[in-house]
Amino acid sequence: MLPSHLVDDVDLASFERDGFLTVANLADQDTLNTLNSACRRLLKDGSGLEQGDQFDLAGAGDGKGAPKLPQIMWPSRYAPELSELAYRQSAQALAERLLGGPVQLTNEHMIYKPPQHGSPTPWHQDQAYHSPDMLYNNVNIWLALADATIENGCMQYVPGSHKLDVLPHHPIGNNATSRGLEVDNPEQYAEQAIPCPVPAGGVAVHRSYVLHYAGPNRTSTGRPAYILVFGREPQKRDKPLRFPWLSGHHDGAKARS
Ligand SMILES: O=C(O)CCC(=O)C(=O)O
Repeated sequence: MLPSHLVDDVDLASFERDGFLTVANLADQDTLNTLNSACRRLLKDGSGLEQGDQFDLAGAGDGKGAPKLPQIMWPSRYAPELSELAYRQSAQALAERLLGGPVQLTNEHMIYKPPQHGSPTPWHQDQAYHSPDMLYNNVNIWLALADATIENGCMQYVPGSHKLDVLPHHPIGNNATSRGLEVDNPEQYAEQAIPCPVPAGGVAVHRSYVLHYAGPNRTSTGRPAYILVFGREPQKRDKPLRFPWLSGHHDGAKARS
């Protein structure tokens, strides 16, 4: 059950208007300890590298050099203790409150911005990774495993951008081997950005059509995050879109299924 004081009607209205929201204290210290130690272990052990579940989201996909934006898809495959966390129910309850009905978990991942050289996560919409045939009603619950600040790369959003449809994207750096996507002409969005710092244990939540970005990590400590995505049943579009950036894009859909 989600304590009702965490998201009141004013929050719901601002989520509808802006497409994002921050909520403090969704995870307690024990949960953060479990998630942080799993994140450190999976990165150190290279868990999921062989299976393609761990990769450098910002890198060229050639596996050379220290990763600048390591991502682990479905980390609970490699750290089963994550599936037992009561936090999952809190995050699901929050998603149900925000989307107004039952939701399914559709994705789980961890993203780590290493100290000093953690890359920016370029401007994008999560729906650019998904099927152009469907309309989605998804919400990302991005949990700060350490204080997330402007300096270490907290989430930033363009308010109201969830009302746009999916904009043209390209692989990061226009490199077809990159697993990450960037919206075309991103400069125009930076000036509208609202940075959303959150203390450890708090979440930044966004609708998956919202344009978002996270800056580089210029600090001396890492910026770990744990992301759960929940959705209601997607609907078939009357008129499918075309996502040319997914054809030939290295496993694009898998990068953020
Ligand atoms: O953690 C990050 O740097 C980016 C996360 C993100 O893009 C997302 O959760 O959709």
